[in-house]
Amino acid sequence: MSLSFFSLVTGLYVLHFSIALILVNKEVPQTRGMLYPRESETREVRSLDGIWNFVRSDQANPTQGVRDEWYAKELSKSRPTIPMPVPASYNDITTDNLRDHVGTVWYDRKFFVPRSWAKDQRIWLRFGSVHYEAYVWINGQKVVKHEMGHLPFEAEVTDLLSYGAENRITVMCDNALIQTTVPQGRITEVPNDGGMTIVQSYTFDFFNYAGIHRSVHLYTTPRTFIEEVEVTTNLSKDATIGEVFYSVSVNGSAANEADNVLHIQANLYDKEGVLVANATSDGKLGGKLQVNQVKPWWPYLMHPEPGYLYQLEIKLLATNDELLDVYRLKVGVRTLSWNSQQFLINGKPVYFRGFGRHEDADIRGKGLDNALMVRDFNLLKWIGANAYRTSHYPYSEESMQFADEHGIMIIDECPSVDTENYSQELLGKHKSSLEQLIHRDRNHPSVVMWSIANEPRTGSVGADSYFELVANYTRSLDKTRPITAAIAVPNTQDKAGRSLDIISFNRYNAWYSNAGRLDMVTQNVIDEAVAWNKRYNKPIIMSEYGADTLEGLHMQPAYVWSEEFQTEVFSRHFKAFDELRKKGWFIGEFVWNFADFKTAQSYTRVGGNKKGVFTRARQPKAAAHLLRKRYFALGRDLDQCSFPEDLFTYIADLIS
Ligand code: BDP
Repeated sequence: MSLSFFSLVTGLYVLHFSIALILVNKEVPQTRGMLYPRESETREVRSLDGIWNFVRSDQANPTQGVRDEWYAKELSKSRPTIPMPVPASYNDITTDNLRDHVGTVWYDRKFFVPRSWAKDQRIWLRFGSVHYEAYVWINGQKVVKHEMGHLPFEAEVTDLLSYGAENRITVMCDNALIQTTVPQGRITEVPNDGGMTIVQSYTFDFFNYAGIHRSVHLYTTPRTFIEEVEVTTNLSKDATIGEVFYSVSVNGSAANEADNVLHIQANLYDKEGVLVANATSDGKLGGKLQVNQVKPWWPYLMHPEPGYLYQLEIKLLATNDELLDVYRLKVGVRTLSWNSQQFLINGKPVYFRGFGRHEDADIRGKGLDNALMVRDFNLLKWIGANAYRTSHYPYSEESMQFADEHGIMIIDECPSVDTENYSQELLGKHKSSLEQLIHRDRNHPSVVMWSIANEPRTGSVGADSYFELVANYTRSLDKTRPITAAIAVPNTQDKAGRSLDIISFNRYNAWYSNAGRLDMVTQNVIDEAVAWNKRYNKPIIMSEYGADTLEGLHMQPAYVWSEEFQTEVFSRHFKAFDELRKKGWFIGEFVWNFADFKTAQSYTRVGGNKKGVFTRARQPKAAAHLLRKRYFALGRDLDQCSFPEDLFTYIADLIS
């Protein structure tokens, strides 16, 4: 085994305290491929989801499985295994304290590869995400190592598989967070009743769920195949003609043969399956499709037909027009633009009304759950939201596709949260997290902004150049979307805002400051937003506000933690937002949080963070009904949407 394959676990979890004053802009590795696995006439996809076997390492001995080569045979030959669902976080599945395990755990399962797959093609193994670091073997042979949760990774396994036979996949997952992981944490050794123990701590306010969080797939491609597709779109001034620019990269031997000039046949179909544009590329494998009478992609409630998607069919052809590969993806045609006052979609100013969220649920933790995802989108639409921020890490690819379909705008956040102790190593990983995120999500019309951090310590030494480098790097990867960060330091101390396009700020008036004082919300919100705008002359969003609320707790007059209090806190913010909207540069309001979610144990959290407008079981608290009225009222005021019939409950016939 090469040393680099085991960089983190071979030693102790080293504590880094470096505060670098000079940060250098070094290259970071670039992601290749990883198109979402889709079947086509040239590709097959097989899921490896299901019940896997699971072993936790001894906390004091996280590298034992590597030294003893547990991957060389079935895990059950080395240790007793327990069943573990994939995808899911492992933490809340058992009845013992697996929840708080720190360090490595192991998974394995067997699977069959059909004999038919042995023919002239390539096989890929793809993980939607494993948190935090993953090491993967097939039949005892190392395949891939990946650091960073919430992001996909893949590797070719063609030569490692047995065809027409049983195979074994083994995964080691390490949840340890240190000062140079993204996000950061600390590992300490502390005394307990049994001697000494390892403790994981972190400053961010959500539980560090771990495991194989999203689906595991095997998929096939032809030998020469479509590896990358990048799409950008444009609209004519009157929004009647759309342009879809596509650029394709090919991987495979035929791509390198001078006499075999590959080309692309690109076909664009509307929702009814009617071909609306087609084009044949030159040898550069890129081109443009023009769509007359285009139906642009609009956000929910901004247009009667939101989330309109075309299907782009990419066919890779050899010189003799032999079909080599086919890949299809959905495309929304829209433009984004921004200036010092506004953010516009298809030339129309946008006012964001939405949420900060979490991927979080009882039992499955951060594991992909289609039922939960569909319920959440139903609630988003019920409440009239048009946007959310993927606080505080990338969400599932399936949810991004869903947002495209439903016209929900996404502020797409990388996993950097509470960023501090700026170092060269951290900078490299932070940039890599954005590179992986942009590579994954760049073709989604729903993604309208990149968030490069949540509540970074932007007042501290080094923050200035660190965030300049991160923002410039992000811009170098995608110039079509603006960059923000959700900032919580006072604007007078902040050193990152100058590198952003849009300023987002988080503040908890009447909660963390002046707890209980409903008379100290409205003016403070107005003053702070004005100060941010004055300092940077950029559009401003309030990206978090809210109050912990225990469902069923009622107190009149309003008292902290009661449903009445959350309702009042929201209402005082609404007043501020309406004042701010008149100023022209205030472009959005995001409640914290969509739903209650689990956190690390602390005396400030009763079963987790309760700032949800919905409970963890996705039922509305009283404030949800108020918020719904506001979001629809904004929709009608700004974009002439109609009200749902049940928005107001009948009280009395006041006219007669
Ligand atoms: C903000 C954080 C968010 C927390 C929230 C809170 O951005 O992650 O959950 O505070 O304390 O500072 O509820």
